[in-house]
Amino acid sequence: MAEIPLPRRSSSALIVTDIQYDFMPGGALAVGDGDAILPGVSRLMTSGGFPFVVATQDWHPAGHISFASQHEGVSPFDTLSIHGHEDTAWPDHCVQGTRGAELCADLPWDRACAVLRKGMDPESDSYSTFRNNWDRHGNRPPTGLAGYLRERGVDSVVLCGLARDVCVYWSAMDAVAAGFHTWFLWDLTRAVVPEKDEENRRELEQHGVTVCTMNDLLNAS
Ligand code: VGL
Ligand code: ZN
Repeated sequence: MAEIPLPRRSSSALIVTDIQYDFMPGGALAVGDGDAILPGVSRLMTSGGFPFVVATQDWHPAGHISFASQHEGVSPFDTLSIHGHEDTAWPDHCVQGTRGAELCADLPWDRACAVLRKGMDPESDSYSTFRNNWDRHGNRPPTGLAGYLRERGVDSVVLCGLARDVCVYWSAMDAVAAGFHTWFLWDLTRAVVPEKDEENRRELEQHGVTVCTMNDLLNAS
């Protein structure tokens, strides 16, 4: 197997994306097998050796623009255009203050130094933890996470969570663009549309993301 260069732990952050009840089995936007990643994510949070663990939380106001229910004649998972960009219409999910928006109690959240909430702008979505999706002015405003990490001396990020093809995917692309060495823990993610796994993986690698497994990480440390 090809040697995978691994992140220097002392300057790395583990980013745990959107581990919330609505993305778990039975949730409003359940990601197939989403709960299968919990033991591994928990292990990395507690004993992965990361000086920084950042959690993200999808946190939409009721009536959010990404909800199919807000668009006449649009069903969940249909494609639609939002501010001129093709996007997916989602079932209502992760509405602020609801049980579905809570972080799953199974994980050791006391290990997180920050919880970054995203998707709060009623008029635009935020898949990536680094930047919002396009707004009505054609901008993708940063969330501030890149600066937060840089000020703490972080140069590498390791990503896991949900969903592999949406929020983790966009976070990885933006992490590379922001200049971070970026690792994508494939086995600690699950996809909304697994049929696109190979295509997405290729795109990530083409953009400079290192795709690896939890064991690649643990075996090397
Ligand atoms: C997500 C769809 C809509 C995610 C969030 O966390 O991947 N996917 N909102
Ligand atoms: Zn969302």
